Amino acid sequence: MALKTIDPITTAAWGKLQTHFRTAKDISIKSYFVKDEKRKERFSIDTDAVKLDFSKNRIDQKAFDLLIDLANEVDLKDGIEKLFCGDQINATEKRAVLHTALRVKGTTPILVDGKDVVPEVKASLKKMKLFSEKVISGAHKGYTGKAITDVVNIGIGGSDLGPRMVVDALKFYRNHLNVHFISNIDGDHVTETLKGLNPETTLFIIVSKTFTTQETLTNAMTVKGWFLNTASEGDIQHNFVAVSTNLEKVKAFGIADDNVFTMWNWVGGRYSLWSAVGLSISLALGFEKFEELLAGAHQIDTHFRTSSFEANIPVVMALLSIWYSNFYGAESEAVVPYSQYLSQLVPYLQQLSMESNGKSIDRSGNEIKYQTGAIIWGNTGTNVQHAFMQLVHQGTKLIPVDFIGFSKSLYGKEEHHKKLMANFHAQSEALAIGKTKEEVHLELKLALVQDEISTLLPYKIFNGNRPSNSLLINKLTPFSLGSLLAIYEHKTFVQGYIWNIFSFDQFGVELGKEMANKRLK
Ligand code: G6Q
Repeated sequence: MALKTIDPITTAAWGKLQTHFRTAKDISIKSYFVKDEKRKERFSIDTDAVKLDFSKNRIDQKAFDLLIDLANEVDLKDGIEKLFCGDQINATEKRAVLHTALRVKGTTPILVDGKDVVPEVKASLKKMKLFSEKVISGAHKGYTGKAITDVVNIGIGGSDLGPRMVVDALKFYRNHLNVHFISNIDGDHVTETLKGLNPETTLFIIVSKTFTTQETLTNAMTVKGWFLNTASEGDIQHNFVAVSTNLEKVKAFGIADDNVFTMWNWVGGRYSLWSAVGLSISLALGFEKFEELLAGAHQIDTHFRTSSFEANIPVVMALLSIWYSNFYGAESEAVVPYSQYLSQLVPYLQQLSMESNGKSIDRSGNEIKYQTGAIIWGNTGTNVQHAFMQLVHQGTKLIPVDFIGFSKSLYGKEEHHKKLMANFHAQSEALAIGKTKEEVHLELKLALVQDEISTLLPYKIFNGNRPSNSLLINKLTPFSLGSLLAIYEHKTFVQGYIWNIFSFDQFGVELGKEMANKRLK
């Protein structure tokens, strides 16, 4: 069944939120903490892998309760069940949306058009496992009988960003295989990547759900040409595999059926890293670690499906985002992970969130009169503190931030980690609390003469009251990363559901492609 089509701004909760916003909008986060010693505990949610502290937001209990009412009034519960049960909620493309089935435990059937998809998922995982083991152990040889040393993932968008980010984020856990990514239709980048590679010992994975994508096919043809400089057509079977739904086109490219890993049209590209699209992850880390990634995501699936909305991390994060977008008028959200391993997280989240929720027609086909799809941006801490955080602290725009931190480092460099985490905590505190005129005055009095004080004073004030979430994770592992990513996937779903849009199509990327093709004719 389709998702319900309730216009959120017609709900009673929306009206009450508007009224409440008018009286509460300028109340400071600082004063909330003064009034309520238990605020931090009250506004925190713990799952096994991730703890969300959302106490440093511009919300009081009433705003929070009304946001929960909004979720209830649009019947979010019904939407969540339809997501998990394989209903055709991607109505514009007539598809189910079942990335959650890719990481399901057990064999309870999940039906798409009356057919259980779980056995196919398990079979595909088994194929990935066997292939990964063979490549990692050296049993699978390149065309001249040498073991594989390098893997190149050729794909773009959803067939690139997720695997690229995970392979980079989890490089602490990787084996001897070097994994490279080619996505852009930029011949210079393709040439640079191939420069250091030996065709005999390189495995190419062509990842394209449709196998029609201009960038991927052009790059794949260039790579094939380079390969055939030294090898023959018959050698392709040793050094090329594909991940696709389009078997015919894969075959025409020269890849044998046995070397094709399946995808399904009920998995959207940007939600597909959990499928064979993640083959590069399973090769880089070993299949067991890939399974741990799936298990972490599955744990959040269960949390999301079964927890009450008040204690549900993706639901609460989505509601806060709606509060800032639709009531405060915030247009963007920053994501700042305090780990260099997560330097590719933001590009991945940008696609996940902006391609899903950058829509302006609602589920009834009407033009939308309220804000949807926040602009996602960010980079890693502490680097950003020496760059864009000035604007977040003292600029004219309200930018909610998600800070992501890890209690433990991976190599145990304690001195570094203590400093890294001190900055992680300090940033959210500084944004929330700020520094008053009186505090600045006192500080300057000790250091400067009177007339310098009055000149400098206004520039040194921090108004504070700038909201942020803190996501605290014990340690970066495949499991905890899987959990973190699933949180953002479900946050995106909840936002799109409440905004009454279709989050799983992406027609907005088509026009530019069409025009580029016309120019090439
Ligand atoms: C993601 C989008 C898009 C897609 C790419 C690649 O959700 O659908 O980013 O992943 O356009 O498509 P192919 O896998 O079909 O090459």
